[in-house]
Amino acid sequence: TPAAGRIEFDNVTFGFPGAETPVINSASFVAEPGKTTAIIGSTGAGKTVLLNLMLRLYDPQQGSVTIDGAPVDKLTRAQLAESISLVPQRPYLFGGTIATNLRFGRTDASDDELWEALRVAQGEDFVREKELGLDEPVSQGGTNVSGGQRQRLSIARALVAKPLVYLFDDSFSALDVATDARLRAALPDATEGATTIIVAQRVSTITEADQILVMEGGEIVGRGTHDELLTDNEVYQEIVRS
Ligand code: DCP
Ligand code: MG
Repeated sequence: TPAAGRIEFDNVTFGFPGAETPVINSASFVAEPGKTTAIIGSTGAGKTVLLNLMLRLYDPQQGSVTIDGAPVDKLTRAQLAESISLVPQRPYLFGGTIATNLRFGRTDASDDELWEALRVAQGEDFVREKELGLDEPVSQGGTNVSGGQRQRLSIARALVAKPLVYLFDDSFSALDVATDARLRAALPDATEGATTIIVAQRVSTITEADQILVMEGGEIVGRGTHDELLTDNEVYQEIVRS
């Protein structure tokens, strides 16, 4: 079968060297192509570490992470980067221009593709306002760009790369609710067919997800749709109330 971007965690346990308790404890789930998997849970629950395990920033002590059946530890980080685009919790911009930053994952992208990605990422307006548009200089670390703009450029960069798998680590919580809603309305078309994994803080960001994983203390303590979890998961109910 052709590469599709199906991610499977099978009984994955990971702890940082020297730490007594694991940060991820016996995690099993499947994230399917064409579907959105959301991850929610309190700070320190292990959401970022879970995403980083897919990119092999760390390797688990137990269990396996596979993409389309292939163990990720048989792939190099460069190979993984071709299949998976991560929008990190703290996005990073390189010294260059807006265009060079957006083309980081795919250097042959046309200007039209960059504008389309910016439109979806809700970054089109602020780039159009720049005197040089796509050629506007960006300083190393993106210090001449606001935090929200950096976030949107980082989302647009992932869209330009057209990966099999998108990982959004808390990419929408810094956006105001209306912008978050517009972005999520545009996202399904832009990411069609891909595996989308969204770490979120706001429940409103993920109510439409095909599958929601609830994390607490490194464990997946609930899974289901929004309606299912509202009915039967106390941790999720608590998150909704807070
Ligand atoms: N941790 C660690 N060393 C690191 C990164 C994390 O010891 N280099 C610990 C801190 C937490 C746990 O791992 O106890 C999980 O960290 P995560 O970053 O995965 O937590 P979240 O992403 O869920 O939290 P947040 O919502 O604050 O981003
Ligand atoms: Mg995190």
